[in-house]
Formats: sequence, structure tokens, C-alpha cells
Amino acid sequence: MFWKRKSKAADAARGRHAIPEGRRVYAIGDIHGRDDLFARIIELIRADHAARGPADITIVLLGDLVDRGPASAAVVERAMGLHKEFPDTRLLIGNHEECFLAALTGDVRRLRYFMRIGGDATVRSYWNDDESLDAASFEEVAERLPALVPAEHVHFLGMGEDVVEIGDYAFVHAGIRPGVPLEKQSLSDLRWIRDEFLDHLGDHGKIIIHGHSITAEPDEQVNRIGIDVGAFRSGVLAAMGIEGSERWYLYAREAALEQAV
Ligand SMILES: [Mn+2]
Repeated sequence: MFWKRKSKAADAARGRHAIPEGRRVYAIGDIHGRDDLFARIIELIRADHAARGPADITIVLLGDLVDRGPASAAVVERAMGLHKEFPDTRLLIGNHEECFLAALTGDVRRLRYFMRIGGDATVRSYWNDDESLDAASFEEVAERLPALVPAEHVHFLGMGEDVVEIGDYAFVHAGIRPGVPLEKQSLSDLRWIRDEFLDHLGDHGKIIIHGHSITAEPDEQVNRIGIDVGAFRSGVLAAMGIEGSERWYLYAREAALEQAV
């Protein structure tokens, strides 16, 4: 029962890691175009934050706001609103934002790759007419897409960060390469890494909070915590709260799942 041993170790590690007093952090996992769940998790965070009393709030979006789900354009718009409501909202660039921004350069090859990994849904969310999109060639989409994505969206995504460090925690989209200092991590590792990071059981110095790799439940290990529960297909979006040495989870569930609970 390997998992049992690991989760016991994770329990023991609780309490040893903390963020500075007076601050409350909420990290939100991969949204992937699920604006419905994004709206709900923000409501849950507002209520949770109010109920816990005064503290400086930081919200970390772990990246992959776009692709796969139906409403990427609305998600980016809502993230911009969230940043206005909570100025200390930090956006991490995920591999899907990286590919989206690359597709907006007009490069047909990059657009084609973007659309193959779920960007077709993002393009559709910005395109005003489904029929003309279905009839368009990759060349036509590559040429027309940059004009359909508001400059503020491009600017907002372009301001995204690669690592956010708060107290004993470091937030990244995908993970880090074990043995390499945080400040020396490559963008491709921070945005794309999987097994070499996920399988590593050694200490990273900080607890790494990440998305990118889907698990049915938040994946709490001694050295990392993954909170991508696959919102676009599961209908559940997870967020983690941290204050002092305490951690907790919030879940936004789509209406059908809410009734089933
Ligand atoms: Mn990802």
C-alpha cells in the first residue's frame, strides 16, 4: 500500500510549511475554458475569505485558462476582472497559454499545433461565426485570429509569470526539474514537465503547488501538491487555500454534479 505510506508522510509534513502571517493565498487549478466553474470558484473564494476574517488576499491562477472547454475568451475576461477586484492576483503561464500566444503571431504551423492540443475550442470562443470557422483553412484562421482576440487579452496573458514564491511554497504550472534551483528552471520544464517531476520523491526545498497533470483528487505528496482535477471533463474545479501553516480545499462543481452530491 504504497499510497498509504506516502499520504501518511504528507500528513506529517503538514504544519511544517507556512506562509507569512497576515496573508491568505488561494491557488486555482487548470480552468481550461470552464467559465461556469471559474465563476463558481470565485464565489466560493469570496465567501471563504470573508468567513475567515481579515487578511491580505493573494490569488494564484496556476495556468491553462484556455483550450478544451467551451468558453476560453470568457475565462480570460473573468481573470482580468478578478485581477481588478483582487490586485494581488498572480497569473502563471501554462503550456496552453504559451501555444495560444504563439498561434497569435500568424504562424500557420504554430496555429495548427495549437488547434490540435485543444486550441480549436479557444479559437471558436473568439470567432464570431461557427460556419465561417468550419469553412476556414488553417492559413485563413492564422491570418484572422489575431484581429479577433482583444489586445487587452493578449496583454494580460503576456504579463503572466513562471514562478510565484510565497513563504515555504512555490507555485508553478507543470512542475520543476528536480535538482535544479528554482531560479534556473527552464520555461519548458516549468510549463510542460511531467514524469521526472511527478515521480521524484526528494525534497525540493519548497512545497511545489502545481496544475497540468490531472488526478481525480488533489495529489498531496511530501514535496508537491497537484490540484488539476480535470475541470474540462470532470466538471470539478479545485482551489487550495493556505494561511499560516494551514491548508484547505474548495471545489466548484457543475450544476448536475451538485445535485448528485
Ligand atoms: Mn498544462
